[in-house]
Amino acid sequence: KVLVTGSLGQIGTELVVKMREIYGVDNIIASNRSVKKGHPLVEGGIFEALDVTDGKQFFEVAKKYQVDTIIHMAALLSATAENNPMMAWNINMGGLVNALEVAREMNCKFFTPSSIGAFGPSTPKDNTPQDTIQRPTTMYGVNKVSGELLCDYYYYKFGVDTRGVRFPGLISYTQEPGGGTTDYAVYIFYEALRQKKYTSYIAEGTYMDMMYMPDAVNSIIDLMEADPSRLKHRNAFNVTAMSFEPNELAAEIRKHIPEFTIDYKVDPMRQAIADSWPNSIDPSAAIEEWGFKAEYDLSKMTIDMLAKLKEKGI
Ligand code: VAH
Repeated sequence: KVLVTGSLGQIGTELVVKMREIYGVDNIIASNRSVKKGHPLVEGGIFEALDVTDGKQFFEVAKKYQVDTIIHMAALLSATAENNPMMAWNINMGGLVNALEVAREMNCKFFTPSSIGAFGPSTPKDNTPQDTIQRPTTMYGVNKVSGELLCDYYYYKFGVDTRGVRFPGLISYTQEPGGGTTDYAVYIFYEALRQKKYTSYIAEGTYMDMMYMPDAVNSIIDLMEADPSRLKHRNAFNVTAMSFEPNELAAEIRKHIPEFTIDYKVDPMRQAIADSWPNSIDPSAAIEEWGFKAEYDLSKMTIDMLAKLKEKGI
């Protein structure tokens, strides 16, 4: 039985659907701080209200279903965290400590994501290695590096089977992201269909790693099913599918919407966050240790995103 936190978030929404398909609806306990009555995910299976900063409630939900795996997705993303650093510390770290303590007490397998945000300005920017300096300059990055170290600690100290990936920017059409820096790469598709133009808050020439959500969801499942004896790393594996800058994404969209145009109104705070992150990271450890692979490149993702958003009536 798997407990997923943050189930109504950008990743959680698609992860719960996929895991219910694979492992059976009754084996997945979806949870979220807020429960949206009538939401397909809430109506489609087991769903619990859970504020991950409430350790007692966290333990009660895990105990109620005797879960053996915790997929901890509840967190604030980089831009929100930078605007509310102490709230971000409380949710991102307070929630993680509670999740790890429940996993320790109930001997659960454990996943939580890190991010390319766990790297900083002094990290090598191109083809960033799996093992390298991590001195992030954002609260989100501090949360992610601390989270990686804490998850490794629970593995070495308490034997909790913790595993994680450093996600790049994730692009999806089901649940819009909230409060990220890479989210321009999601909004651009909505605006391309609605207005045939997009004003990017990230400057042209700003390269960041990205991945399509189906690949991200599969990477979580593949890592959690991997043979633990092959894992030399735990928290957290570099994973990426592509790296692009806004103009390159615009050019790919223009192959399908020829009149699409992009212009720029840079947001200094989110630009500063993006500038502190790598241009591209090296996923070779994930490939070697658990067979990570991404099916979608920029061209394939663009085709699918536009088709799926049109189906949604965007
Ligand atoms: C963000 N989408 O922008 C998230 C993610 C690597 C980016 O962490 O904050």
